[in-house]
Amino acid sequence: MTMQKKVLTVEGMSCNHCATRIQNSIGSIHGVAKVDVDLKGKTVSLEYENEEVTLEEIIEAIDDQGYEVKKD
Ligand SMILES: [Cu+2]
Repeated sequence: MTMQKKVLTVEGMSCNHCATRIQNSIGSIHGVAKVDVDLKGKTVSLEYENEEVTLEEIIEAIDDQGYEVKKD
């Protein structure tokens, strides 16, 4: 198993409620080991098993919550 680390830039997160929402929705995905939301920096730091979940699935889950992931 390989643990992947990724930092995503996410637009639209404005308060702790947003942070909790993202934390809960992404954190409950099988294969996601760690989610860290930085409201000021507009980033979501992830650790996940790339054999269990793809980055696309995680991005989609953030998107489903109403936030926009900036592609780099
Ligand atoms: Cu909010």
